[in-house]
Amino acid sequence: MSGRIRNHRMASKVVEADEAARLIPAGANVGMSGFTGAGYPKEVPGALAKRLAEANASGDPMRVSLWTGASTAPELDGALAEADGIELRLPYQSDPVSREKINSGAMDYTDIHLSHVAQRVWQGFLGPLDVAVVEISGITEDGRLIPSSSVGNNKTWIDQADRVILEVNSWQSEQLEGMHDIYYGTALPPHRNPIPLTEPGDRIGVPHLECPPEKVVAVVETESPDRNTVFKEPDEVSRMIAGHVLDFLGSEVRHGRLPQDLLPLQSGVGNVANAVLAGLGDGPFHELTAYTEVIQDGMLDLIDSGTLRTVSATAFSLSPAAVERFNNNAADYRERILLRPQEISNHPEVVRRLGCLAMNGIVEADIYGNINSTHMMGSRVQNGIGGSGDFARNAYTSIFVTPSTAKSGAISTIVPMVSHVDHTEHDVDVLVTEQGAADLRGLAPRQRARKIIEHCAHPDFRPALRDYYERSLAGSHGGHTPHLLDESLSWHVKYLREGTMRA
Ligand code: 0RQ
Repeated sequence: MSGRIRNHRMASKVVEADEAARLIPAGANVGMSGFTGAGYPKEVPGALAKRLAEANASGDPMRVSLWTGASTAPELDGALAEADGIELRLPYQSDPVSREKINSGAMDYTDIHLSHVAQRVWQGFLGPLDVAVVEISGITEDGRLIPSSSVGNNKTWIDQADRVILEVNSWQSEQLEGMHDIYYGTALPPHRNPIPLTEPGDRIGVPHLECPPEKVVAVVETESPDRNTVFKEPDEVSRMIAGHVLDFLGSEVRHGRLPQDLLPLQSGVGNVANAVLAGLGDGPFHELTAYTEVIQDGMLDLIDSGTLRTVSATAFSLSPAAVERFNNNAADYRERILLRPQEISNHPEVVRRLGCLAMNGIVEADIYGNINSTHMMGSRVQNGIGGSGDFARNAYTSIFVTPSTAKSGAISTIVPMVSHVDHTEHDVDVLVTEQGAADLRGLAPRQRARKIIEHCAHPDFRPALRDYYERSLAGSHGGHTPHLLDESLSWHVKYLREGTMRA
């Protein structure tokens, strides 16, 4: 019996990944662990992908629907998508092969707010969950499950699935035990109670996942590492964006709208969000807290430097170098880091109560402050909305960050009208590019437009945006949010035809 499986009954269920994968029936809804490249099963998905590929090649097609916490890794999303084995995928994903399949129409994708996934399953809207495949870092003597580097939807998968397959990963640090806080107090209306969490570091649950042993149909052992993408080193543009965010936060403190140690930070995924965190490390703030969903490299740096005192999240999203640093010192980090189920890490009630400062990256914004976080040129999905909506709508202040141009300057990320809407103008407080910050709080649409164009748009695109806006004032059907509808998406059309939005 491996040292990680301390329970005899569970140890007797150890099988090879191929055997476990055979327990997943064709057409099943499968809930797998995994959130931003952390804590996903490493062995069963590959074995399942092989089985699906063989079935598909033999003319007897087989597919499953894949539900996760958020994005996983090439061994999971990539392998199953490559085998044409996914019927429907939910929620957030960022895998290049899946992205191609989704955008070619070969795979369906349901992009759900991350805090909503668990309750959608409890409500039964998504159909039955047939099988859960969940990575854990160990099993205690009495059969409780020690979670690994992400919690995500694992509690819900284990509760709701008919059958559970566990992957025990001995690569994960043993010192993860005690870092998790699994809250079992959630219920459906009309039986809901307040979530008793008033500080990011509050522990309101238990450190282990609970699973009736009779549900566990297989246990697979692995020692494969989490595989995360390496972030780009913050470039000049990202550093300028970070500088504007820091100036904004500093000004809020000076005006008495934020305390000296700010309010709990939430930071999204991506290179720009990571760079903003790096910028915070150089700033004047100390003893900060974070109530967020992912702990990326930048956040670990802030913990190391003492800038961050407590971080609550649902997963790690660390580069290999940062993972090594974490695994070597996991016991020390346990004092400052808590991992929770994503329905709690992203819960609107808690985000609103704590007053999070939400910072998320975007694809584009329009002159009125509507945000597109997900779709390139209105129709090609990039990743997904993830938790950005959970936080933005309920935050104390929602901040969205982006470089003012993309694709070597051919694209303006500030456009007359967004080609897809994820966050409406009502949920967007501050927009920041390397050009500056537009504080939109309390402004009417026409005031917002002037501010966004002058503070955020790239100087090369400002004259054309001003021109569009001025002509809209004169020619729009209504004057509240002026638009020229036959022109509002012409910037995107031009890019698709000519490869540039430039005149
Ligand atoms: O593509 O590398 O091929 O050139 O989009 O852009 O600038 O590297 O930005 O890594 O910060 O990601 C919105 C995708 C930004 C991310 C997004 C192209 C650009 C590049 C990436 P190339 P950058 P980042 C909590 C929060 C939604 C989910 C979320 C995201 C690529 O932040 O997925 O917020 N957010 N979750 O060239 C065409 C434009 C473009 C564009 C950028 N306007 N048009 N292409 N690109 N702008 C975390 C979770 O929920 C898990």
